[in-house]
Amino acid sequence: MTMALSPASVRVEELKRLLVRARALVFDVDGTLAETEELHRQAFNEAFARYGMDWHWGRTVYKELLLTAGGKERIRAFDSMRTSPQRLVDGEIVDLHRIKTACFADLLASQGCPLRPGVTELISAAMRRGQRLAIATTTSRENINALLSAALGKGWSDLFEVVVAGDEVARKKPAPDVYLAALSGLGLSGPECLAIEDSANGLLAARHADIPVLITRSLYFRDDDFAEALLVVEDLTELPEI
Ligand code: XBP
Ligand code: MG
Repeated sequence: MTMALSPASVRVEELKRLLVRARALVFDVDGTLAETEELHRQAFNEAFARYGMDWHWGRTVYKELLLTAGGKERIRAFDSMRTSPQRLVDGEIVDLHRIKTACFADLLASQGCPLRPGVTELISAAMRRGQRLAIATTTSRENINALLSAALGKGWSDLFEVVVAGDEVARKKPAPDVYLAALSGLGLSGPECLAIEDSANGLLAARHADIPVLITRSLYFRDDDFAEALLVVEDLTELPEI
């Protein structure tokens, strides 16, 4: 008599199947491909200083603010929480975020930000299996290019057939927009793919696009609720044997 597989075992078997047979792997960027959020936080603080503001985001505040996807939206969310009646206007938020993006590129150039363990191995294995690769992220195309040019070389975009950045869709994660755009670009359905994510917002976004999700825990989101994921690993070196 075969034992009924527990939901967890079923999920691991489904993940192992998708690691080999998914038509495409769709990667999140921040926290998944690389631990970038500390550099983002430093870039925000550098931009505040350059803009002549006395704002400073420590790790605790930044962890709270990360519930808001998108740098411009995060600035607006923090501004709205302040007691001062003075609010930034949209043009100021755009300017401030543009400075932040430049600071992020400078920090990447000076400090570097390696890909997380197991990322290049998974990408190489997927390519050997003929699986297609895509990116679905909240961050900007500029940040993706700065990070992946340094980590994978100038030809990084040859590896990813479809790249969808946060400002290219109407709604950021946890809305499914970036994942729906990636599926449309790939011409695939959600269940044919596997998403790799690090946050609850990212998990919700991919699940709302009917894409199964592998979670790799990251610095700021490690205690998020990942109940809807197929599997949660510390990093991509911990994938089950397939
Ligand atoms: C993470 C985000 C981004 C970054 C900051 O994106 O929410 O907002 O924190 O980058 P993901 P920007 O995990 O979906 O890759 O300032 O360019 O938004
Ligand atoms: Mg992320």
